[in-house]
Amino acid sequence: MTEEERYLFDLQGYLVVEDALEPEEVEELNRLLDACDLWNQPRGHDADLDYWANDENFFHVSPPHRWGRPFLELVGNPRIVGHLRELLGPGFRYDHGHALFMRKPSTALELHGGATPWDPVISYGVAGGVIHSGLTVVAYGLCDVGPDDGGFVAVPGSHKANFACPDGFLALDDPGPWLKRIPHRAGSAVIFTEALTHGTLPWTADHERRALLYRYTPGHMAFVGRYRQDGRSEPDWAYPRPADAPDDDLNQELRRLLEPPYAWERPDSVGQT
Ligand SMILES: O=C(O)CCC(=O)C(=O)O
Repeated sequence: MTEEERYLFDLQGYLVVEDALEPEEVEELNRLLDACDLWNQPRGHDADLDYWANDENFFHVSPPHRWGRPFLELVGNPRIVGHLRELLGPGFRYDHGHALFMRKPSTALELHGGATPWDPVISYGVAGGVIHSGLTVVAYGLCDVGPDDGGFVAVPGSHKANFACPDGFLALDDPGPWLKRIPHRAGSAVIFTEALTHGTLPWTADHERRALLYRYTPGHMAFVGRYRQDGRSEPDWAYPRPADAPDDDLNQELRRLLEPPYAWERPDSVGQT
């Protein structure tokens, strides 16, 4: 990260990285998503996609690593991994991801996240000049987002808030000046710590909103429940593992990013062969 990016991420809790994807990459990812026809796939227990719908015009669906090689390789996007290394530490790992789709008129997704109350997974701190971000999101915009289109919104600086976000703000019924809309061009990545209070405004543009949200943790930490043993474990396909990346030299870095969480003698995820 540049000095300017580090300053802005620490100050705001998010950063916009323009051109994180080339226009051809945006085009290809959109073409593959069109082919998946995700608005019309079966939903329910037997389906091999996991849907979460806010309303009929706004849903999340996972897991993107199964939708073709470009989605898998995006986990190790060379334009982004340097940022993640600095924010999460050298052993950072990919935890899970999903695609987000919205059409107008949609509802809002209420504000969530925030530094207070303290949550060790959804956390942000700086010690000795080193950033320690917990669960951190890279949200790739696959369409342009204008200033009045709706979509992602955040309370800048709330990743260091000492008081909980007031209940009256959460529902986004009356979006006040404390909220920051983040217009960006297709191909931009909005990197944010989940400790930032954030949510989604209703989508109002004529075109569909599409974003890919890839979530990372420090190497010792998992957010999703794939390691649980209480009978609620996710199906095998739900979360990626090193074996999902072809076992050749080119993919050693990707395989390290797909490692499960552990700490002892964990190798650096990027920057080595
Ligand atoms: O990009 C957005 O609209 C925010 C989505 C979000 O907060 C989430 O998926 O938890």
